Amino acid sequence: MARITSARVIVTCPGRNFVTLKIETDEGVYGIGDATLNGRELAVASYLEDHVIPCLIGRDAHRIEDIWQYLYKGAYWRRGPVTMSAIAAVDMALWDIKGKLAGLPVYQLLGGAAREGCMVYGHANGSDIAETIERAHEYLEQGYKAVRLQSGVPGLAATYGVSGERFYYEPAKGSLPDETLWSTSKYMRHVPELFARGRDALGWDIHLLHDVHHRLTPIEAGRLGKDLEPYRLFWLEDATPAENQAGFRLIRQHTTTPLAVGEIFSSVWDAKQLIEEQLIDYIRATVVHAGGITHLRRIAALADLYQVRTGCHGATDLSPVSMAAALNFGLSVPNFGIQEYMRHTAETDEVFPHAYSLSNGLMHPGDKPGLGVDIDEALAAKYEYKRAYLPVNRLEDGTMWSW
Ligand code: CS2
Ligand code: MG
Repeated sequence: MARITSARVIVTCPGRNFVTLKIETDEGVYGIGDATLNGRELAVASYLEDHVIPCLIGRDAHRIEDIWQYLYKGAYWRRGPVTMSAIAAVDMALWDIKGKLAGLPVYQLLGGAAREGCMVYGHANGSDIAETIERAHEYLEQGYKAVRLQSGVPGLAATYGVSGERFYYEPAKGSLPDETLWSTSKYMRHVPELFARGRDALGWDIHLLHDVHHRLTPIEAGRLGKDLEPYRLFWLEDATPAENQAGFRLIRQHTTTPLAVGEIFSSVWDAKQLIEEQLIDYIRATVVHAGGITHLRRIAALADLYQVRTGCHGATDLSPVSMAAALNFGLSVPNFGIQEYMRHTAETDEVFPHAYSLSNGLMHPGDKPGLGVDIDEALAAKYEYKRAYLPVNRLEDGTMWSW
């Protein structure tokens, strides 16, 4: 028995906000979990502090599944990003504790390594195609095997995924949401040229990915997928909003470009039809927003039945705690596809010392017991929370659209 004696939420902002749960036990061992929900961080912090932590004290930290079911079924109000991010943080922390007490890295508890390392993709972005391709070359030089291309769209002042910084991308800024304008027609004309020139410049030995970021209708997504077929993308991500899972049938009818979706999913129910009808090729659900390692394993197991592979979200707003948990999961899961790695800034990495490493385009969680990550609370305390919102997006006529 490893009795939970206390738990606390640590909110820190080393360049961007992160929410971390720390659970302590009477074995003198603690575990940590990521609870960061970009733009809604304090909602999860409160859910944990006001509603979850009181129910954890005195429980056996070893009983990961029972605690997961208790927090999921016991809330009555099931699912959703706030609830499932809070449950995820508890879950990650409990796996961390179990690994530390067993003296093993968590991937060993999940069945051991199923591969040498997790292939990751980086984010090449630029104000135009030439700059994007220049950034992509830098990833190739660092040994990446996969890179996402996102570039500015002629005629649009801003668009998703273009940060202006070389390796970092942080969309959550300002104390109120920035407003951006969108034009599907300008975008649809531009993207095929991005990949035609991308393939010319980068060749065929690198996987190329693209994130549409929920902005097309299904038929538009089918058109874009078809236009991109000559460039053999590894995946086209979030081609259309996925609340209507059946909408992906229309995309599938028009294109063989592989589809990825799910970074905003919070449970297997969000993906069940997409997976069972093989409407997607990669599931992007993540350890922090989809209920932790325990639930992500269930999603991956369902996906495996239908030859759908994992492609977990890994943007900078998922803390190094999530990255460590995702790599332990990714190293052991049979149907691993790829792991997003947007890398964190040096100040973030200092707050969250970790064992994971990148070499030649593959990442490994390291072999420290537990998740292989920690939080420097004294340093974390120096970075005050600063409210920040993700942007909102409108069509050029002012209609609200997906960002
Ligand atoms: C993006 C994210 O990484 C991705 O695929 O969709 O950058 C996303 O915009 C952010 O994580 C939102 O917080
Ligand atoms: Mg995305």
